[in-house]
Amino acid sequence: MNTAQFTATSDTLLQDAPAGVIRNDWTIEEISNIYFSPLLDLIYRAATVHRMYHDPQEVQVCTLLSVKTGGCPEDCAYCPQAARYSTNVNTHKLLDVDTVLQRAREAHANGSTRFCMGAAWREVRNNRDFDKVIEMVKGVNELGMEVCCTLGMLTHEQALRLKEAGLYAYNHNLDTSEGYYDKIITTRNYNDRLETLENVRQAKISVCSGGIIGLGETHEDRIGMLFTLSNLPEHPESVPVNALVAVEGTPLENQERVPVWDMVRMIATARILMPRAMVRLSAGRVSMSQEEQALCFMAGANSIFAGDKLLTTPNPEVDADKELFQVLNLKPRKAFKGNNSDS
Ligand code: SAM
Ligand code: DTB
Ligand code: SF4
Repeated sequence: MNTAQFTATSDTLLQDAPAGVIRNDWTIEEISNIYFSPLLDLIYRAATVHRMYHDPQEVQVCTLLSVKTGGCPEDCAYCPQAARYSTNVNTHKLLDVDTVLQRAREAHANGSTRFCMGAAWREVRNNRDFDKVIEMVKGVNELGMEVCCTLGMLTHEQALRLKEAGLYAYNHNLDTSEGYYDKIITTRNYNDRLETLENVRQAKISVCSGGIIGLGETHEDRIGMLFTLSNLPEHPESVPVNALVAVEGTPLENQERVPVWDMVRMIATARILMPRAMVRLSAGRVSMSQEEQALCFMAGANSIFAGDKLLTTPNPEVDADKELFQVLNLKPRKAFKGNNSDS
């Protein structure tokens, strides 16, 4: 991966370049020109692309549930669920199918159309726990929700089994650039991540892949991650942009909160590079004001996680989000409206 030095071109306006073209051959230089363009020009351009492919009033509301929490063998430096760090997470083994389906029903009743189940696993194993997850996927699908999982690495066969059970999307983040990856995670490599994404794609499951900012990476690393995502043979259907939630006990506990401007630049650049994708304003909303979140929506974000908890960390209260939607005249997007050919 080329994460060579480059100069900020913040005096270059984007107006003249064609907008909204679906491309898989972006160069680092093009991406950095977009990322570093004058902020208001960048937002304007992203908002224009957003309107070419999406209804700007519509925001997808997703719910997350940690179905297996903590005790993970991996060493992701940001993650409170890694067994090797001493954090305050309440660990539990895989939840019962009925408990999960009850939570999915509640989320549905609250207007959520996508239900995402997360497990603190390095990879899926072909055991009883996987059989239980398959039952969860079937059950949530039958509720009429888009069902999503994030379970770590997957083989081709496991992806096919999930697809058969009705899995709609699979989340597997690249998290950062290839160059910065081993500063954050040493127990697996970038290629492992890309292979799982390929297995998901081949099984015709919708791909959800993005990353985190605020890990101590440079702007070049962020651009490098967007370079990899936007040059995949097909763009992910969803791109989550997370701001690090610095959790006590993790190696990144003292990282400073990322400036909102960085979130806006990241979201806007992702929107311009991958016009059809749902760009998800993911972790970090709990410390953002309504105005800051509005800027992110303006810059092309059109999906959020709702519910007062992400996997283990806090998220805005349901009532606060209801108010946000009212103030900004946003409406929740219906399920199965995507461009996934199987939807
Ligand atoms: N174990 C699986 C994996 O790593 O793919 C699935 C669960 S993992 C918790 C899902 C994603 O959550 C990670 O890839 C990372 O992007 C995000 N995440 C975890 N901890 C975070 C934190 N403290 N702040 C922001 N995002 C975080
Ligand atoms: C994603 O990109 N963000 C979500 C979801 N995909 C699985 C997870 C955020 C987790 C934040 C830390 C926590 O709550 O444990
Ligand atoms: Fe485990 Fe996923 Fe957390 Fe990494 S991000 S420690 S793989 S749960």
